[in-house]
Parts: sequence; C-alpha cells; structure tokens
Amino acid sequence: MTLIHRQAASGGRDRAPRGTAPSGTAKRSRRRANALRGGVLAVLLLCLAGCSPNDTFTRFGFPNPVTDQGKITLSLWQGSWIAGLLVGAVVWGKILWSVIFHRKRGNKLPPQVRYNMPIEILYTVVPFVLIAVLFYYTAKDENTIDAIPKNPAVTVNVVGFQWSWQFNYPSSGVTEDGEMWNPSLPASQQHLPLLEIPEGETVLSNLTSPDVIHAMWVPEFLFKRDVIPGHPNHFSITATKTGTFIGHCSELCGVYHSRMLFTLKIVTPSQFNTWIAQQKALQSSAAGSTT
Ligand SMILES: [Cu+2]
Repeated sequence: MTLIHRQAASGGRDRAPRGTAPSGTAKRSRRRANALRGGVLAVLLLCLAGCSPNDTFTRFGFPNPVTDQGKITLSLWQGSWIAGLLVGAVVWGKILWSVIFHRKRGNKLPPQVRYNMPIEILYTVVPFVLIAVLFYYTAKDENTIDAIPKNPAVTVNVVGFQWSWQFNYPSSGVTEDGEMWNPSLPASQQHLPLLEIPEGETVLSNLTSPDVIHAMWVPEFLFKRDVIPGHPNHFSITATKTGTFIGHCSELCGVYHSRMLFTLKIVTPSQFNTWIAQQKALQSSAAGSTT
C-alpha cells in the first residue's frame, strides 16, 4: 500500500498546473505513471493471490506445519529463501546493469579495478556476514526444535522395525500395532499402526529399532528423526491442529521400506483421554481372555 501511495504521489507531481492544457510531455509522463501504477497493482494482486494460509506459494513448497516446532522450521525455510532471493536480486540487478549500461562502445579499455582493496574486503566480508546470520538462526532454531521437555504430557515409545511401527504409551500400558501398507487393498481397508496424540500438549517420542536404521517422518511435522538400533533417539512436538495424517519411514531399510506407513491422528485432549481409556480397557480384557 505504501508503494501505491508513493507511486500516486510521484504521479501527481507530473500533472499539468490547474487551468492549463497538459503539454505532450506531461501527457506522456502521466501515461507512464499510470502504466507503472497498474504494474505495481498487478504485482501486489499476484502476491496477495498467493498469500492464502493454505497456499504452498508463500511456504516455498513446504507442507502446512501442524506443530509448534514445524512452524519454526517453516520460518527458517522462508527466511533463507527471502535472503537468497534478495542476494539473487542484487546479483541479477548488477549483471543486467552491466549488460545494459556498460556495453563495449569502442576500443578504449575501461578503468581496471584489480587490487582494489575496499572492493576485495567488501566481497569477502558480505558473504561471511550472510553465512554467519544463516548459521545463527539455524543453530538457534535447531536448539529449540531439539529441546526435550522435562515433564511431557504424553510419552510414546516408538519402535520402528522391518517393516512397520509399534507405538507404546508407558503411562497407560497401551500398545498400538498394525500392518504395513497392503497394495492390494483400498486405502479404507488398510490396517496401519495408529499413533494418536493430543493437540496443544507436549508429546515426547522415544525411538528404538531392533533391526536396521529407520527414520520417523510425518511430512506435516517438517521433521524426521533416525531410528537407530542400539542408539535410542528422542524428539518432542506440540501439535497445533487436529487431523489425520500419514507417517512414513524415510530411511531406506529394505524391500518393503515404502510400505512402512502409519496413521497419525491428532485429537483434542479430552478425545485423547477417552481413546486411551478405551484402548486400555480393550487391551486388558483381550489379555485377560487369552490367559
Ligand atoms: Cu524403515
């Protein structure tokens, strides 16, 4: 909007004085100002069209994050892109400026700038500052995302194995198993393992593997973590919205790696408590009937 106001103000300056007929030059500059104003408006509209919250345009291709931690990752991704694009604009601008305004006009050699200390210092210092800023934000965000809460609301022990997942809730003793994706069944008839978590509460996942290296990945978390035999890994998330998503293994772990999927269900805390209580009753009665 500021841009439009400024354009309008500069356009206003080109108007002919009141009471006199506009000259040819004034008409031309008014046309030019109008064209510029129209161009700015078109660019703004194009940008605004891509600004809806569910559009991947403003997220530079990232999925819509469903956790607090994912939002931090998204800001880092967007910030890096904006920094990259700004540097790109300066570089492209300089290239175009040289091509347009410094074309060869004769045989006279242009002034040479070899061993120009200020310029050499500038192009050493500027990239260093850019890298330092990117490093600072990456390290800061990584520390926040990797932080493990002392008292998580929910703890889940996740076992990744060839080729499925098991989720165990130690506080209630509930264990969720399933089967790997079966390509001969429709999506509605799959028996994928279910990971159910409450929205708005910290969930700690402890990852272990009995066989080879796997990696737990939910695209909407904007995060994946390796599941390594003999090396327990951990991560914590706080979900920000309810919904059902598909989790994957993102470390090639054998022939059925691509079928190693699970269902992630984010529900409200009261729905979660009801579900845990139901599963606990169901599983203890099933255990009672087999003994
Ligand atoms: Cu795997």
